[in-house]
Amino acid sequence: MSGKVILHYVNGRGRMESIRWLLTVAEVEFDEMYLTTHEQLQKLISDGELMFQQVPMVEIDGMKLVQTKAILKYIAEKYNLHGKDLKERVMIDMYSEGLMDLMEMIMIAPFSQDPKPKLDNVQTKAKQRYLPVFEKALTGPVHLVGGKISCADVLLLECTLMLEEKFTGILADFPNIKAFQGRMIQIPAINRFLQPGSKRKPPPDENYVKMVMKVFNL
Ligand code: GSH
Repeated sequence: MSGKVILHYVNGRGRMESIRWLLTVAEVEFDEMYLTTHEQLQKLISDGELMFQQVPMVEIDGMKLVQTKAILKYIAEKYNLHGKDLKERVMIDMYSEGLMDLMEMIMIAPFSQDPKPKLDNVQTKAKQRYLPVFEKALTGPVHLVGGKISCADVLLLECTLMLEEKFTGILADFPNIKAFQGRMIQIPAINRFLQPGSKRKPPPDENYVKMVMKVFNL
């Protein structure tokens, strides 16, 4: 790898958090450049660093990558977390896209004027639409696809931890997912990431919401 991986985003979860998770599981060291003002974002844009004038942006292997899903796929491919063939990859991508849809609903809720109905909807959809898929997939297998850890497993762990933060006990009816979580958090890199002081970001609070509004001029 040429040079250190550098993440450009705000100091919070948002769309970058899944990238932090995947790099962590791949055991790739990374540094972070936090945007704290709108001017810093403008500077990246005027310097031509952001293809679509948006972050996340990740400096890796001499490239400046944007688009969260493309970045995740690059890391997953590079570190052997994206299946062994086309059929495994499409399964990993389907699971991953579903999880990202669900996490995006959680991610945007704090920016709503009235988050409560949004979160109620997330909880219902999580229980009725998303979690049953993963509960079924994990009936027997230890991992979602191909008998080994993939990007989809990492996103599932991230997503279920996010859900539990918001909705205590939400996994009570999903024993296979709960057991999966228990196994995943034993992985040393994940275990370290879950300890205080790691690069994992805390759940968004009022200050985070204000900072995001300022940086992105919302
Ligand atoms: N499809 C892009 C991705 O998944 O990376 C969306 C990126 C995106 O919406 N980024 C936000 C942003 O840069 C911050 S989370 N907003 C500024 C803008 O769109 O002008």
